[in-house]
Amino acid sequence: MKLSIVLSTQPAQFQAATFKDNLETNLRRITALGYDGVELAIRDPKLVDLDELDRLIRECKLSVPAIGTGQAWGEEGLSFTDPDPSVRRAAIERIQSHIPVASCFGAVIIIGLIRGILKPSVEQAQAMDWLTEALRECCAAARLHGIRLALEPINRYETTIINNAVQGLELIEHVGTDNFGLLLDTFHMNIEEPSIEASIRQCGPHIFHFHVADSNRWYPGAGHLDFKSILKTLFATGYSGWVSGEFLPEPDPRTAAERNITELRQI
Ligand code: LER
Ligand code: MN
Repeated sequence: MKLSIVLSTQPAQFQAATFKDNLETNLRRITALGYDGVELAIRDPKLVDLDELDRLIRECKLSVPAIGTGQAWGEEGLSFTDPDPSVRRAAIERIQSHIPVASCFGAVIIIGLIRGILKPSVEQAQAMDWLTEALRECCAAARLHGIRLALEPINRYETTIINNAVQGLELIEHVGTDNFGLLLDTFHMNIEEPSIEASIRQCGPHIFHFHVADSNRWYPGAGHLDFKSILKTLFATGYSGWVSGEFLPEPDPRTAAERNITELRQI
């Protein structure tokens, strides 16, 4: 099992990035804890010196399985479904600007909250059309570099657009390109899916990336999810990707990251 953990390359409001900022120190910590990779949450690739980042990642002998992009929404309000066309355009361009970073590391680009939240003046059907068009455009650009995009179903308390696996699979049908798939997150699944295992089986080969956090969004083992059963089901689908820790830095980042790896390695 290839294990990674989320690190935000800059300070961020998002609470479940276990590590934030202090790039070099945190990358060294992640390696020392025994992780094989780091999932980088990058608000804007312009803020990152890619050569320096690549050098550090190599020095730390880490892989980068995925790039998180949600802070462009969280900190700047960029969204694929905003009624303002200039905001939608900026969101599409922002995702496309992640392609060189993703290419450097062979990473999946995550589509999280940059899909947006339905604004009062926008009909759901209109939002889905904008979302589909934006994803087709981004996937076409990513395909030229062999890069895949993974949309994450996110629970109803965080967004009104794509909350569960069935909606994610419908969107895959509409977008209609094989470099578009899903990122499943056990925290969101615990809220939205009737059965986490059944939904994993249903998504099968469309699962491009996987986030783990327990029912309380602490590290696996701190809540009531059955990770033995969940991971057994995930790998039984033929999944050969990463299991990426995205949980609250509680009781502190180091302890959370350590307990996650201990729990998952024993499985
Ligand atoms: C991001 O991966 C995530 O899980 C969301 O909760 C972001 O708000
Ligand atoms: Mn997640």
